[in-house]
Amino acid sequence: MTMKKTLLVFLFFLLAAPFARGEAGISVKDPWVRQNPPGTSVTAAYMVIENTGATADELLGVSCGCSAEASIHVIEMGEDSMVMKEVPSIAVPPGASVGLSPGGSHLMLEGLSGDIKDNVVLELKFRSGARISVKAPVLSPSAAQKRSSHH
Ligand SMILES: [Cu+2]
Repeated sequence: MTMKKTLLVFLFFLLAAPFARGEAGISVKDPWVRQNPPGTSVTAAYMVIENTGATADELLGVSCGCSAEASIHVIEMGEDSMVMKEVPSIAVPPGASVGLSPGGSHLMLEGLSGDIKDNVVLELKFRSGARISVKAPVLSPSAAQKRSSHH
């Protein structure tokens, strides 16, 4: 890394720092995680990401202490069925709410360390520098269905 690049990166973090204290307009609502079927190690998390700020932001990554891997997935039309695809980010335009919900974009949790229950904590990382930690309840299939049918 050149000196100039190092300086730029440093400046970026300097500028991004205020947002890390929660001054960005990003908030997360209604997070939940689907309970993994017994013996499986994969599940998905859903939520609504709201940007009440005046600048565009972007979800860049997610992590969970509950799983070895966590990634951002979208659903796309494949050859003859809908398929999941990993994407590097999800845009959250100013004034917009982006919903991650069953049948659509979601956060994929792979390599679960056992069956999840009660709550899991998800760490979301945004381009603005905002880091948001959310406690997401783990919902059983029937509870999840009830939840989804509300929308
Ligand atoms: Cu997925």
